[in-house]
Amino acid sequence: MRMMRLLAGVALASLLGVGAAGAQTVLRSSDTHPDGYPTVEGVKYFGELVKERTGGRYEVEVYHSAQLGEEKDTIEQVRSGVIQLNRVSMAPFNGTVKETIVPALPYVFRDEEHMHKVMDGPIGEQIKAAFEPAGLVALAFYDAGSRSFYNSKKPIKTVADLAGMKFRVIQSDIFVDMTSALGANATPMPYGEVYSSIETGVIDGAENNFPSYDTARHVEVAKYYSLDQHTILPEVFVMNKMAFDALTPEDQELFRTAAKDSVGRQRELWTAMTENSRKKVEEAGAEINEVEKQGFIDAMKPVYDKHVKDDVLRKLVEDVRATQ
Ligand code: GTR
Repeated sequence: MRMMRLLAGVALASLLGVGAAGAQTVLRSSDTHPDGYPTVEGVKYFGELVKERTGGRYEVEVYHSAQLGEEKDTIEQVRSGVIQLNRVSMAPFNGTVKETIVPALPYVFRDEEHMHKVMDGPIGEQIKAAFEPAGLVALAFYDAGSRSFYNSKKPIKTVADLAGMKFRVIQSDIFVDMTSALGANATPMPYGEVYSSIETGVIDGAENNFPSYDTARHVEVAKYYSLDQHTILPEVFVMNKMAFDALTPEDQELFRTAAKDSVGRQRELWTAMTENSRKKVEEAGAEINEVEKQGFIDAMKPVYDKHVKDDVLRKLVEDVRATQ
C-alpha cells in the first residue's frame, strides 16, 4: 500500500514537471542563437546560479538555435506561459511595451558605455517595469553591441548609397521607418529566413551585429558590412509574470539577483565574441567599411518625430541624452 502511494506520487510529480524528490521545477527558456552564443551562455549561467542557490529546487533548460520557434512566436509562448523564460531582442516589443522604443531609437546612445549607464540605472528600471502589463517580468538586459547594414551588392558609405536597396530588418516599425528614412526598403521577416532570402535575391541584405552576422553565416551571402551602427539595442531576458508571481518572495529576490549576476558573465563573453566574430567574418571574405555617420544621424529626425510621440517618451529620451 505504501509502495503504491509512493508510485502514484511519483507519477503526479512527473506530470507537474516536479522531480521525484518533489523538489525540482524545470523552467524552459528559448533563444534563437546557437549553443555557446553569449546570450545562451548568460541564461545557462543564470540557471546554474538558480539551481545552486535553491538547493536544486529549480532548474533551467535552455532551448537554443530557435528549437522552440522564431523569436516572435516564442514571445507569445512566454507571454501565455507555454514557456516560462525567454531571451530576445527588445525590438519586437516596440509595439506592445512602448518604453522599449527608447533604446531602439537610432543613435540614441553615444556608445556602449553610455548604453550601460542608462540601462543599469533608473531608466533601465523604468523600462523593465513597463514589461509587467504585457504579462512579463524583465529580469535582465544583455549586450548585443551595435547593429549595422550588410548586403550582397556594394559597400555603403553614404546615405545616398542605400537608395532603393532592400533590407530585412528586425520586426519593429522603428526599424522599418529608419530604413525608409535612409531611402531604402525594409522587409521585416523572421531571422531564420534571412540567409535564403539574401541568397535568392529577395532582399539585398540585412542589419545586425558581428556575432549574429557570423553565426547565422550571413557573411557567406552578403559580404559588404558597413559600420553605420544605427542602434545599440540591448537584449532582454524575460519571465512569464504568472510563473514569477507564483514564486515565494524569497525566490523572486533570488531569481532577480541571479539574473543580475549573469549580466557580467554575458558582457564578458559578448566582448570576446564580438572581436572573434569580426576576425572570423574578415577571414571568410567580409569587406568592412566605415560610413559617413553624420549623414545617417541627420536622416533620423522623421523617426523621432513619428515614434517619440508622448510626454513619457519625450522625457525618457531627454533623460537618456542627459545621462553622462
Ligand atoms: C540578434 C538578436 C536576436 C534576434 C536577431 C534578429 O542580434 O540577438 O535576438 O533579434 O538579432 O535580427 O532577428
